[in-house]
Amino acid sequence: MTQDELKQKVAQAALDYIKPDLRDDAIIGVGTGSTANFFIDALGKLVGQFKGAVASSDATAERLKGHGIEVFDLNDVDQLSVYVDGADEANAKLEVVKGGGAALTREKIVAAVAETFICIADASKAVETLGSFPLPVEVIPMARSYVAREIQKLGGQPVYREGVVTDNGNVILDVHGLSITDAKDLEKTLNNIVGVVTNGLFAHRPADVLMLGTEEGVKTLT
Ligand code: ABF
Repeated sequence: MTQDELKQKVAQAALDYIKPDLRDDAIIGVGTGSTANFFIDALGKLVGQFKGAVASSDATAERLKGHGIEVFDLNDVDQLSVYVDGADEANAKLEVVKGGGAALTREKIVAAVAETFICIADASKAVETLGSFPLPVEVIPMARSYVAREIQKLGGQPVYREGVVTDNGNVILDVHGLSITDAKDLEKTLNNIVGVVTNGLFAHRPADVLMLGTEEGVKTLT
């Protein structure tokens, strides 16, 4: 199976997982990236069976609307029962690294609100130790050099993602060279650097369900 076929399978599995909970008033949190896009395309076939979605990025909002799915502002939504999104890396504790698509801040906000975060990925994203994928950090533009220096003190090598501006008007530093053994601690430490908006570690609020597309079928971890 190609990587895209694995992503499509896992996206369909996530939809099957949440289908029993879809109701007329259900609003679903939807993530960003190629795996999330497969989920959106599958969700598009169920228009009319749920109320709408909250999007974690402008690109996702556009894709949802293209399927006729109503997109709600998170501030107008009291409750999100489920959020479905991809990841760049995931470990056995269901801690994940996100932000390769530069949407990490809105993704973290939607994850914080959702009762259940279902993370979907092809099996190549499963790792023993997080950190091989450079950790994205969203930064206020004027703080970029300062934050980079502070991250170097922590042992990481930050690389400015040139030409990328987030949906929030900020920039991204991708931190190389980390072997993340205590994800919760690093998530907090990075958040405490002045000028950091968000970092891509989802450890304090990990996934609740991790669905991995493998050659042998979809593996679900909780
Ligand atoms: C989002 O999309 C991100 O948090 C993550 O960076 C990326 C994963 O992309 P893909 O599904 O294309 O591998 O979920």
